Order: sequence, then C-alpha cells, then structure tokens
Amino acid sequence: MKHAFIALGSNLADPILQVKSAFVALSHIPETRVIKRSSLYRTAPIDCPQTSEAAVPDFINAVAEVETALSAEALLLALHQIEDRAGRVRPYQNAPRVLDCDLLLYGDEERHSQKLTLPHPRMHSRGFVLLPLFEIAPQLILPKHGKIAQLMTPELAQGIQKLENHL
Ligand code: PH2
Ligand code: MG
Ligand code: MG
Repeated sequence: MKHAFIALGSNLADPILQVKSAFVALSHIPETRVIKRSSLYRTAPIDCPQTSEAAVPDFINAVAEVETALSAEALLLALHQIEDRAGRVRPYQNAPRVLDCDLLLYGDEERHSQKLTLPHPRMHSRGFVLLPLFEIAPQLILPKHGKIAQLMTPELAQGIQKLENHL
C-alpha cells in the first residue's frame, strides 16, 4: 500500500460542486481508500492566460490523501477518467476547467517522464496546493523539497480563502 496525495481544482460549472463530487469519485477508485480530505479553498488563478475581456474565474481547490494498492500510473489513469467523466476539455494550456485532478505525491517516489513527474513539478511553489496540503499533512516531508512547514511562506497565502461550512 502507498500513500498518495491528490490536488483537485475547478473554475467552471459550479466549482464547489465539482470538487465535492471529485472527492466522492476518488472514494470509488478501485483498491483505493480516501484517508483525509482538506477544506475547500477559493483561490485566485495563477498562470492562467486571459483570452477574452472576461476575467479568468477563481478556482476552488482542495487536496486528498489516499491509500492505494494501484501503481502510480494506474492511479493517474483513474484520475484522468474522473476528469473526463466530469466533462473536462483541454482547449489550451491552463484553460478554465470543470475539474483538474493532479497526482502530487506517490509515497516518496521521484520520477520524471513524459506522462508523470513526481513530486508534481510545481507543487512546492503553489499556495493553492500547499495550503490545503498543510492542513491535512502538516508534518509532510516532500521528496526533493523537504518539510512542507518550511515551504509555507506568507506570500503563498495571498489570494487564498479557506471556505468554512463546506465539508
Ligand atoms: N491550476 C493550474 C494553473 N493555475 N490556479 C489556481 N488558483 N488553482 C489551480 O488549480 C490552478 C491554477 C494548472 O493546473
Ligand atoms: Mg493542475
Ligand atoms: Mg492536471
């Protein structure tokens, strides 16, 4: 069994509902158990191109910890299927999306391939990942980047609001 952490994000089509439904979908992945889920966070978009007059909508982000007997590749495939079932389309990089499910960590594995990089290559610098991750795993040590507590700088929390009353 491996412990894995998964980041969820949505900024289209009722993002709160999308992320809540994604937690349920995670619980249905075979040979996988959801151990912890973070609160929901409303977060300002980071690195999202604005392609029209309309502002890029805010995201809802959250993180889950799972225990799984699946390989990292099989887990990633299951996450892609959850995105597809939510109606994800990919018109351009970092386009608004109904659901993004990113594999952040799979045990303490480090790897880099076309399909999968572990730890997720940008997780250590993104507040919308680190804040919810810190909430559920404050003692976590990231392969390559060290203690999560050390990565948490005040600037990371800018533009991020924890939603109370949403479990
Ligand atoms: N995901 C991205 C790029 N930018 N910004 C926020 N706030 N939340 C995200 O989930 C997010 C993002 C690429 O997947
Ligand atoms: Mg992503
Ligand atoms: Mg993704």
